Amino acid sequence: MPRLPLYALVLAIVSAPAFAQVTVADAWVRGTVASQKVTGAFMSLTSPTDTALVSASSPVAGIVEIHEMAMDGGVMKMRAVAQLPLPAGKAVDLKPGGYHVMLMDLKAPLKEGETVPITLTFAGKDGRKTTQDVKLPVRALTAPAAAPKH
Ligand SMILES: [Cu+2]
Repeated sequence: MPRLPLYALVLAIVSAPAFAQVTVADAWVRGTVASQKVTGAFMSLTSPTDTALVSASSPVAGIVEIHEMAMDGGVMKMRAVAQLPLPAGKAVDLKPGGYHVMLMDLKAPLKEGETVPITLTFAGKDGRKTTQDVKLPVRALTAPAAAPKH
């Protein structure tokens, strides 16, 4: 690890340093109805270096986990994963039916037009953690699972 001046190190802890910034694209949260306590957040993550998404948090949810959907005995199930690896330069999609950030114990319904702040925590190969704040628009419950790609 290169030696950094102290001020740079402090900056790195407070806000993710520009050189390690993960690109977050196509981020959105699925809207909910009144009685619904869980929903998913989706996005495409591209890291310039080998890193991993290790946790997330949001003021709108009591519990936030990183989930994956996987076949288990012929049934599609989702489960929490300890981390989602982000290989350098490769876009990793969190999308319906795959990886997603699970927002649980929602404090209020999420309506289309609202914005949900989420703090993502990444861990590099050296174990050093950085956080990144993202704001995700809420899309209606009926919104198509994924926007068509050109
Ligand atoms: Cu889930």
